[in-house]
Amino acid sequence: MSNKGARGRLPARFSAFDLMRRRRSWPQAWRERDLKSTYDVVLIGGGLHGLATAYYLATNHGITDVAVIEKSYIGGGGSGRNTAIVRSNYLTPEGVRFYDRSVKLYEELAVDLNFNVMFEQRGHMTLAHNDSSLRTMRWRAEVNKLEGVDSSVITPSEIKQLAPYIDVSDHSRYPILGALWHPPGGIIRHDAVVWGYARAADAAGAHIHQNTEVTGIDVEQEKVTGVTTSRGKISAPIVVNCTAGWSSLVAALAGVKLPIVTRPLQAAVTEPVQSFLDPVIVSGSLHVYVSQTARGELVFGASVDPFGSYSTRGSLDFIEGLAGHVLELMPSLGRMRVLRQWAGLCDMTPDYAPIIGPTHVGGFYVDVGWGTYGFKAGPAAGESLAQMIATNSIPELIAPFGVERFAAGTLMGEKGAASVGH
Ligand code: PYC
Repeated sequence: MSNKGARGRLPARFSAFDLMRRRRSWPQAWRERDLKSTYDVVLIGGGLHGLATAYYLATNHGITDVAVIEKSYIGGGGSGRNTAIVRSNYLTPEGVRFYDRSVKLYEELAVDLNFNVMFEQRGHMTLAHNDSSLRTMRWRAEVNKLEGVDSSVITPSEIKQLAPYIDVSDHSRYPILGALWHPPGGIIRHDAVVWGYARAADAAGAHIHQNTEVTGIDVEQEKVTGVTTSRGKISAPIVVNCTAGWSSLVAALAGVKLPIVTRPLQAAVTEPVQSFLDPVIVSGSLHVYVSQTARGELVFGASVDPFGSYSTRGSLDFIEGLAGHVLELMPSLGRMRVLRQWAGLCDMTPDYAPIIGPTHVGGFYVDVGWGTYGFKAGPAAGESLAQMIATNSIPELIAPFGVERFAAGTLMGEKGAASVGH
């Protein structure tokens, strides 16, 4: 039997050797470029935020003389260490508007980037186990509705219909009283998002420099003049700190002090099983969230660890606690095996909202403090930063997130919507 495909050009099956041979002729999705000594814009951090900013600078504003500087490989930091949840059911109107813009951009992203980012809007459900969390869910639902975002409080029997494996009986240890139901929420393939933005930013002219560490930020007379990297100096009138995990240390290189503490957030993934869980399930009181990937694995996460650290290793204590809480929600998962666990680094601000905008150093901007919500924010943050750089003015969408709010005492108060209890 012939192994020619229907169109006669491609073999119908590929062997591993065949794929390796072909790989040599595949064009690189993003290229290795020489490090120039000058760029119009330097973005520090080759994660989702840096790459999205490079993409929107080029496509929305025609600014292409841009370098994305990444100390490791692209997407190897927070962008590769999250649980890929997308939602906009926040508590403050400013937060809801901002994250809703991100959801809208995510909805169009596969077409925009011509890259399958596997966004699955399967719904996002936050369970309430006591009166005070039910009250917060009602509050969030009302704010969401006022902002045009689809959210409502549902009953235990509605929960059971949407997620039959959840124990909604009244004899469980933490009985479920209701939930905030947010149909546009869901999960996305985080690597694909990073790769899609990187490929598109590269094609539009941005230079992506991996394995290049920023070791200094050059400032003269309170104005940024460039950066020093492990591969040489770059002069640039605009430098943006788009890092996660090390954002306060990077900002300190420019003499900018940020109110951020860095804490690990641990997560784990199980063996794959047949699909049984459609929505993303979150329990703030039990400090756990769970979703099932298209491959069938369950992805679990917790709240941030109660100590500052730069470690990205998982711990036994975490996995024991997590497993116990997952079983309280879904007792039938008792025989599933955990395959691996990891931690991501979360830069926490006092009000659980990010810091985006200018600093007291002219030309030095920050897009940091993304706590446990950075991945879902990437597209809207990149779009807004690009607009800010191109127009030299602060877009309305990010105006509430400036660093000056800490001195002014106008904090955001987003803690009640930060995924799980902190
Ligand atoms: O804010 O949805 C969230 C989230 C999920 C995991 C960590 N944070």
